[in-house]
Amino acid sequence: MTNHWIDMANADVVMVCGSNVVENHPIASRWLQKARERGAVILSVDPRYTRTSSFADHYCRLRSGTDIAFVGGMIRYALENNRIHSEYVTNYTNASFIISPDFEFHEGLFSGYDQEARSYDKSSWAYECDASGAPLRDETLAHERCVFQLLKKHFDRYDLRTVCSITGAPEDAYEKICDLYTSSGQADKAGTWLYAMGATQSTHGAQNIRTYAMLQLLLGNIGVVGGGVNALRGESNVQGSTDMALLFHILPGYLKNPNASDQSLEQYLKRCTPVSNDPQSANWWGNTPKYMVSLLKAWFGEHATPENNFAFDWLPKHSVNNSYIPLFEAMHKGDVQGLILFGQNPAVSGPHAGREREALSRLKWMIAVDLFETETAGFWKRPGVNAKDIDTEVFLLPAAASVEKEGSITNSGRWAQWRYKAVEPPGEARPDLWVLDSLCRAVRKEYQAGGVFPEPIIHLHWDYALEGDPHHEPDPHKVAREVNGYFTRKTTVKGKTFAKGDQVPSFAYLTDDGATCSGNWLYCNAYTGPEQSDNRMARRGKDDAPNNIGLFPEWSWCWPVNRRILYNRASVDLEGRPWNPQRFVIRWNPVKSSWEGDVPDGGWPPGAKHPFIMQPDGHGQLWARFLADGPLPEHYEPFESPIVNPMSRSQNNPAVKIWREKPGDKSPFGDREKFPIVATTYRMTEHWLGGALTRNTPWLAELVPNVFAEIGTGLAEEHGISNGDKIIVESARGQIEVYALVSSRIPSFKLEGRTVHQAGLVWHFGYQGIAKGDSANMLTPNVGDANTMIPEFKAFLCQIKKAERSPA
Ligand SMILES: Nc1nc2c(c(=O)[nH]1)N[C@H]1C(S)=C(S)[C@@H](COP(=O)(O)OP(=O)(O)OC[C@H]3O[C@@H](n4cnc5c(=O)[nH]c(N)nc54)[C@H](O)[C@@H]3O)O[C@H]1N2
Ligand SMILES: Nc1nc2c(c(=O)[nH]1)N[C@H]1C(S)=C(S)[C@@H](COP(=O)(O)OP(=O)(O)OC[C@H]3O[C@@H](n4cnc5c(=O)[nH]c(N)nc54)[C@H](O)[C@@H]3O)O[C@H]1N2
Ligand SMILES: [Mo]
Repeated sequence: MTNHWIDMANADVVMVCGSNVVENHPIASRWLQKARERGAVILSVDPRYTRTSSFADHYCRLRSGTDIAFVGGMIRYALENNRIHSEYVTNYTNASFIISPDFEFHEGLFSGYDQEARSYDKSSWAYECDASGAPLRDETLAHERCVFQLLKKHFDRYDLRTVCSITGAPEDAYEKICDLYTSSGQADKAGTWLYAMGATQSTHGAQNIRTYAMLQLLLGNIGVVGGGVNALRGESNVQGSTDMALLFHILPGYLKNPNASDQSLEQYLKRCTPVSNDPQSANWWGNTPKYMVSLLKAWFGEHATPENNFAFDWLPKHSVNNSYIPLFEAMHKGDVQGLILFGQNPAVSGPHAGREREALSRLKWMIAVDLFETETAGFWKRPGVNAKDIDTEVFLLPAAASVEKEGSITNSGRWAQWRYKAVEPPGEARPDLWVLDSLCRAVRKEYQAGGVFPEPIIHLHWDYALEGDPHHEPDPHKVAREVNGYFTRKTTVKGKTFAKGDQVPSFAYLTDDGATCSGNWLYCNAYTGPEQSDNRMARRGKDDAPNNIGLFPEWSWCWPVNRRILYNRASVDLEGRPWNPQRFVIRWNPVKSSWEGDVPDGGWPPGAKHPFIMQPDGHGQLWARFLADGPLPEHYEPFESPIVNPMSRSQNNPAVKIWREKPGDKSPFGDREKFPIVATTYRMTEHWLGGALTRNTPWLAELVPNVFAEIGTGLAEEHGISNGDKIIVESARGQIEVYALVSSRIPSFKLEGRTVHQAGLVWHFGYQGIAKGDSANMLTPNVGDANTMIPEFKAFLCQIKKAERSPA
């Protein structure tokens, strides 16, 4: 989230598009109720009429996978009806930047496309620069090659008729949504955009979010109270795990992963440290050397020295895509020997789960660290296989649950909150930290006896044991202190002298000479002293000072440096006056020559620096030069789609990687003749993801004991299906048997002159636990987004029929 949960209450217009917040984040939804009490309008855009839709003031349906068309049309509406916040757009976004004359766009393809490689050469998407390398700008926004004009031309194609014919949205409901949402473009009004998996789980997921962000920039809704682009994240600590680099392509704090071209630290830093010659650009990533060297010091301690490039050579240099889908494809091919899973249940939660279950069978060994024996831990005894045919050696290590251990979790609003152990874990269950610590120490012992390339393991700075504990129990406070970072020797930074071992007060004091360590620069400021009382994540102050807008700056701690609303320098004009003086995030006090309110995005006086400090050019990116699939979002159909793309001859996202492209391979996709129904998968309050936690809880298992598919009354009638009948749902990848929930909440669409039906599937079920049922992921495709590789769980094709035998 650019903003945070409580801030949703400050919005004038709330758009829930790509999420079902009332169902999946029910407690947080209280802030939407507060917004309504203040007079806010709440909008719900979803292929299904959900709990959020019934809570909202206005609902509009769209076909799954068509957000770019839907929101692209809203962008056109905002421009046509002059709803944009012009001063903000001109000063704070890259609207005025001029693009290379080589840029072109035809038939859904941007210039630089290589058909064979299914990827783009992005050089023609660059800014046009003067002789000194500074981008050329036209602040009148009139130049035909400025971002504003290119964007206008691009979205002019998304007129009402076209948008509604693609999305299936009724024209009147759509226009109402456009009118209400763009009313937040007035300087003192704010609109918040809430999204989650409805938007991301698509082959154009990153561009879906970009379309939302672009509209928010045009309306001046980023950085302000009650605004923002807000991902309602899922697992309680998914924000924290991303920050700590659970993803394959980043290091902690979103530092770039070294790749094979980085032969030295110097080369890596040259490639990854952006430069700007604009004195108004803060160019925050210019600090990369300080953050990277401090990270290496945290990992390798005294063994990271200037002489050995701070042990840079010990980091893996990765050049292949190791995201989820390729990893399972590699496993399926037999290229992976072993797998350790900490709290993950891919046999239920992975795309094309039948194939993933097969992939697990090709491992030599697998370790599952979990609270339960999940479908994954028990994959070798799943229905339809003979355990004797599977050679994988499987270990199940019992894990302590969240309330059985101490540590921090970071919520969607970036608030890191410390939690305490409430009860002892049962039996031999242990915290994940204990498992990791034991594993690392055991592996290190092996390497001490010899091995290939032992340095990265034996020289790890690994010292987390509780002082004086004979069982070597790891101490989460020690980990948290190292994540914050400390001084490795006596040193003076910015005129302040620190002793060896002092905690670094904030990332402004990190250095690139080895005098500081920090496991994650973004968390530097979270744990600022030696005592547990210096753990700022454990703070519980209830004061809403200084501006009573729900920032609660003394409750827990939030990255970066306790700044509650990101890009908040965009909430004021060039003189530091808030767009909304009644509810300001920050404002400049000319008498004191200082900022008031939230921690500003840099303390410079107003107008001194551009507000989007993480971008080398300092501006909000209406034009994105570095995404895999284009500088502007364009509508493409999902990989399995019921219609021919009316926008262009590019049916699907041209930059998406397709697995099994070898000639002769069976296509993993189904066609609309055989599979005419649009399927989508979703969650419900009563169950949790792969279901291990909830299907093993008797009360919840009783509330929703069986898997079901929601189908519309028209579709049910066509197939002679009644509510509660068992039906077979089939896709190109498999079939499952589920109960039919016949309802008018799931609409059909008129597309290409025909009726296209939808089926909504809950995906929480599997073959283990108290409540059992078929997994919806037996049907989903393993194709992912061009930038992130997140699977297209939300839009694929299926067929249904009544099951032969009816349930008892
Ligand atoms: N009780 C409960 N709460 C949960 C979870 C749970 O399993 N159970 N899971 C947690 C996790 S990990 C996550 S990530 C979050 C996810 O939270 P959400 O994203 O809210 O979850 P979903 O229900 O998967 O999808 C949201 C909505 O997107 C709609 N949708 C489908 N396709 C499209 C589309 O193309 N465009 C748009 N605009 N909408 C579409 C679906 O109909 C659905 O109503 O929830 C978290 N909260
Ligand atoms: N079709 C379809 N598939 C989807 C999605 C969708 O919308 N549609 N959503 C996707 C999303 S957003 C997500 S987040 C994934 C989730 O997919 P998974 O991560 O596979 O789902 P969970 O069921 O949360 O699995 C977590 C496991 O962790 C265990 N666990 C709980 N607490 C702890 C702990 O403290 N330590 C350890 N070691 N284990 C613990 C639980 O018992 C559970 O078995 O699924 C994805 N799959
Ligand atoms: Mo999630």
